[in-house]
Amino acid sequence: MAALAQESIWFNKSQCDDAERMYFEKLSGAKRSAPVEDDSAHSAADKPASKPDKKEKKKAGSSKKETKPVEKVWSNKADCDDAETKLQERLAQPEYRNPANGECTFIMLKPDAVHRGLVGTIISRFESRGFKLLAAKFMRASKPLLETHYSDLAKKGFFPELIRYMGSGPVVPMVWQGLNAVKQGRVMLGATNPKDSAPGTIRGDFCVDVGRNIIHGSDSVESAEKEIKLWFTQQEISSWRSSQTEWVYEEEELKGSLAEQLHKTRSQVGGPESLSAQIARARQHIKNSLECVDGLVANVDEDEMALASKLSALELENKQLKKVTDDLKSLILRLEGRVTSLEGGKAPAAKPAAEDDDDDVDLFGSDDDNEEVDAEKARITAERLKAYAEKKSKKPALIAKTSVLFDVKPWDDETDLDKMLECCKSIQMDGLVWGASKKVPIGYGIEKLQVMCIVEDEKVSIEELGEKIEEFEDYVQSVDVAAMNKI
Ligand code: D4T
Repeated sequence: MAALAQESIWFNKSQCDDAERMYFEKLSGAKRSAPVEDDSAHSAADKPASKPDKKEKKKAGSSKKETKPVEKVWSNKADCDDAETKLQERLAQPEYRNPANGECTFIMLKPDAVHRGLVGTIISRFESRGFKLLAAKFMRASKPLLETHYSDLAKKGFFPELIRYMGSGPVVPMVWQGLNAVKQGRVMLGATNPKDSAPGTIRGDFCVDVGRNIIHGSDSVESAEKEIKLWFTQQEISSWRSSQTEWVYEEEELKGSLAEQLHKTRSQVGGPESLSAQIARARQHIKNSLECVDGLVANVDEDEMALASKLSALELENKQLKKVTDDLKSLILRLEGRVTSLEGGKAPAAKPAAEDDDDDVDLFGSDDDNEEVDAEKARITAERLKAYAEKKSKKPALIAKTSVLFDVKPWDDETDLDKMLECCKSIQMDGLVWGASKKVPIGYGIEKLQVMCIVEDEKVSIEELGEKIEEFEDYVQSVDVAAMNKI
């Protein structure tokens, strides 16, 4: 009997070794040793002691068979141990794990499950399925805790009875971990109403009434996270590695793990598509900004040229006026001298001979004809002087002014720029004249407003004007002076 048992173990072990060899090769990269003729590497301990190996018997009886290579499972135990060590080392590397295997769900056995002695049976179902228990406790849930847990059902008619029933006895909240634990957990539970639950599900097998449906399970990964945090502290949750892991999961995939990391990285940068979309948007933004700057430069150039020509015209006018004034001044001086000499019969003492431009003209002649001519000349000059003074008094005094170009930025693309312009122009001040305006795109479909105005330096402060515009907070996000020219 013992011999028979041993024989059956031997054949099973051979199959098992074969499977194990393939499995270890796949995971650890361990290489099978080259086929050898000598089969003695099989440990004696691996062979049945009471029954000789049939193959060996045949081998001993036939020299032909001796040359046939015998494929070995492991050349020796050291190789096997080595492969096992390599496998464990690789499994210990965190990136070798499949993150999907780490999903957690919140499962709670309701008071009816406890009363009906189903706690062990239900836990056993999760264990048998291959899920790993990270946390569990046996407790009486408080009303506030239950109300928080079922807060999304607060408006349901059955809510008060649900809270009463859930608090009527002990519950067993738990955290289970494994591949798709949330979804699989719900599948194992069955439909909320046991009459719709399929046989084989926990509800389908152990209950009949929706108000006594014995078990709760998170309905999404997000709910699971929330519920785990509500029912457990971090310290109450144990992290451990089950010795069954390799037997529950085909392998803890390196590829899957890398793909997951790549996916995470992509989602962090917004994915490859949104990354290129971001680049395109950035390019468009830069293009818009450059166009805007070009526009400003063109504006500034035009303004500057107009200003320069205006300045040179003013300069010329100023020179001409100065000449006229100088001429008049010297004429007045001469006339003054003449009047004085006529009144007192003396030539003006202050006038140096060298300064007299009319030395060779006999202004003081006693001739009557000359006197008449002089009087006529004086009258004409006085008339001209009067006319010039009148003309000059009509000319406005030169006032220092500045032309300002404001950049008025809105909050977003929905801001009404026309209204914003209306607000700006509603600011009326002595010495302020509003000018042209235009909308300039600044990117992402947003436009800013550029508005010109001319201010008298003495009367209007540009800074204060900017602040006044910024007071229209409903429309204006910020105001900048884009260009400023003295007129
Ligand atoms: P729980 O949350 O307990 O796992 O149940 P479900 O997620 O499957 O379903 P649910 O939230 O809609 O219901 C919560 C809880 O209320 C009980 N209930 C439900 C009830 O007593 N009467 C009802 O009509 C419904 C729909 C059962 C479960």
